[in-house]
Amino acid sequence: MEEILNKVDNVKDLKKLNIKEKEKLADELRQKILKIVSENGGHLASNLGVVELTIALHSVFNTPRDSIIWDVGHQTYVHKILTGRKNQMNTLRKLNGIAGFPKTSESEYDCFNTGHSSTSISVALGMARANKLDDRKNRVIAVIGDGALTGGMAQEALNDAGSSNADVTVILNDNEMSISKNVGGMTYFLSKLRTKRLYTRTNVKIKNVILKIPHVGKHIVRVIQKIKRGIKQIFIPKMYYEDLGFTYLGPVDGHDIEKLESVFKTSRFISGPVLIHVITKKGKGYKIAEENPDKFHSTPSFDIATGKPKKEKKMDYSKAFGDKLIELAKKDEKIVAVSAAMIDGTGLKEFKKQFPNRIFDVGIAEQHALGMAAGMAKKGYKPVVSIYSSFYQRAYDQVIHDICIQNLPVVMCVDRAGIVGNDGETHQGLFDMAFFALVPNITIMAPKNFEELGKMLEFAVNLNSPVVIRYPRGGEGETKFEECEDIKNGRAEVIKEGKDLTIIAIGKMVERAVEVSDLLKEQEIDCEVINARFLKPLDSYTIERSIRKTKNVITIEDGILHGGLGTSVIELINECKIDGAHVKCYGYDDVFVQHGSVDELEKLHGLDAKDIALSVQILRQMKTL
Ligand SMILES: Cc1ncc(C[n+]2csc(CCOP(=O)(O)OP(=O)(O)O)c2C)c(N)n1
Repeated sequence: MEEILNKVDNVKDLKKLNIKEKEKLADELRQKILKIVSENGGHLASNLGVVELTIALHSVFNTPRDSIIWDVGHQTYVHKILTGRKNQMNTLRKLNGIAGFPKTSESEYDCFNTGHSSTSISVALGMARANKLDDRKNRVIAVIGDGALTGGMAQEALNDAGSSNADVTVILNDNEMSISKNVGGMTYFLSKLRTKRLYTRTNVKIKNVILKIPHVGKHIVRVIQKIKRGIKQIFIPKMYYEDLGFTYLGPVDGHDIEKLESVFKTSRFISGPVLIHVITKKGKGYKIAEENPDKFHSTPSFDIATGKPKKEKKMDYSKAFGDKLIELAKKDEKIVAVSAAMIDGTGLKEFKKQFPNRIFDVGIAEQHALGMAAGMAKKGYKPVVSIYSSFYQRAYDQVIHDICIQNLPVVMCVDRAGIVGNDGETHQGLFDMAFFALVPNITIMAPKNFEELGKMLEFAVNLNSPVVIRYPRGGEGETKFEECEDIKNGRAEVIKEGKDLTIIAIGKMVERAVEVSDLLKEQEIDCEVINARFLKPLDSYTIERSIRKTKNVITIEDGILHGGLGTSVIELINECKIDGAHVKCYGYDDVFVQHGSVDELEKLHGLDAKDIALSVQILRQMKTL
C-alpha cells in the first residue's frame, strides 16, 4: 500500500504533509526502493539510510532553487522519487531509463552530476560563491558521507570553504560505513563527535530560542553563534570543524524527520559555512541490509525474503586476481596489496584474511594509494594496487610523478576496465589504456582470460618497473582457450593464422575477435587473430609481419579509441611504412557511454561480433579493407 506516496508526485506535495504523514511516507519509500533494487539491482543500503534525511531536506529547503549536491550520488533514489520521477523508477539503471546517479539532463532537481566520491563540497562552494557574486540568496547544500569525507578533494574543499564567507551547508551523513567499515583517523574523530549528545540537546534548545524570536535578524544569529561557541568551549574543547571556520550543528538523529527539519531550519539563518552532522544507519529498515550493509551497498537483483542474489555469482576477474595474488604472496614476502576502500570489490577480501599485515586500505584516496605505494616500492617492496579503471582517473599525476618518472616497481591492477554497464558514464572504464599509454616507463597488459591474468600478474611482480594490468568487471570475455602460453615481455600471441585480414584485439575483446573471425570464415574471409597481450610495448614484430601478409587489419578494444590499441597499430603502420595497408579500428569513438547492460551498450556502439563482421564485409565491398 502506497497510501501517502500515491499522493506525492513532487516536493510541492511533500511540503503539504504533516510529520505523521511524512513518517508513513518514509516507510512506503523504503518498501518502494527495496522492490526496485531487488528487481533492477543498485545501491540499496545507502538509499535506505537517507530516506528521512531526503524528506527533511526537500521539506525545508526551497529546491531546486536551493541546490543539493549529492556526493557520489548513489543515494539519490529517494530524491528522484520525490522530484517527479516516481513513475519511471522501474527503469532505474536500465538503458535510456532513470540513471543510478544524479543527472542534470534528467531533472532540474539534479543540479550537478556526480558518481565519483568527494566532489560535492568543492562544487557546492563554487555554486555558493557564484550566488554571492550574483547577489542570489539561495542555499547550496552538499550531502556527503563519512566515507566520501576521507577523500582528499573533500578535505581540500573543507579547508577552503571553512575560511570563506560563502553560504554553503555541508551535511555530513555519518553511518560509520564507507562501502565496508570506514577507515582512518577521521573515523575516530567522528566517533568522538557522535558521543557529544549533550551538545546536541543544547543546540536544539538554542534553536528553540531562535524560533520564538519574531524577527530573526543577522545580529541575533551572530549572538547565537557566539553563545554556541561558548558552549562548545565548555563541552568540546577542540572542535575540528569549528576551528576550520564552520558553524557545526549536531549530531542529530538522521531518522527523526522532526529533528532534522528543525536543525535544517536553524541552519538557514546562519550565514557563512555550516556543517550539520547527521547520524544514520546504512540499510535502515531492511534487517538483512542493516546486518550486511557492505553486501547491500551495491547489489545485483535479489530475493527480498532471503537477501540472496537472483543469479548465482560466478567466478570473476577480481577473484581470479585475488587468488593469484595470495599464491604469489606466499612465495614472495615483498608483495603487499593496496586498496582504496574497495577490498571486497577488487577481490582482496581473502588476501586480507591471510595477510592482514600486508594489505593497506587507505580509504577513498586513490592519489594517496599510489603515492603511498610508490614509497613502499622505493623501500624495496612490491606493491600491487587494485583500483577500478574510472577511479584511477583521480591519480594520473601520481602515476607520472611518483611512480613512472622514478621507474618504481608498482603493479597497478585496473579492475572494471571497459564497459561496466548499469552504473553509467561516470563509472565506465574507457580511458585507462589511453592515459596510461602516454606515460613513459610503463608496461601495459590485458589478459584474455583468468589464466592469462594470473600469468601476467606473476610476470608483473617480477618486472621491476611500473606495470598496468587491466581486466573487466565480472567474468566477461573469459574465454575457453585451452592453452595459455607464458608471458614474454612485449610479445603478442597469434591465436589463429590467416591470409585475408588481421584482427588484433586486447583483453576481453580477444574472444570477440575469435567470434568475428568465425563469422567472417562463413563469408570466406580468412582471418589471422592476434591477442596483443601488451599495449605497451606493442609487439611490432608479430603485428608488422601479419599486416604485411594480409594488407588489411582491424583492431578491437574495450576503451576509447584515441590513444588506445587502434592508434598504436596505426602509428606502427606509419613507422614501418607498410604501404597499402587498410585499417579499421573498433572501440568507443570520442563518447561518454551511458548506463545499460554491457551487451546492450556494446551493441549500441557497434561492438558485438555480428556488427563488426557485417561492418567488415561492407568495407570489403567498398574495397577499403
Ligand atoms: C573516487 C571514487 N572512489 C571509489 C568510489 C566507490 N565508492 C562508491 S560509494 C563508496 C563509499 C561511500 O561511503 P560514504 O560516503 O560513507 O557513503 P554511504 O554509502 O556510506 O552512504 C565508494 C568507496 C567512488 N564512487 N569514487
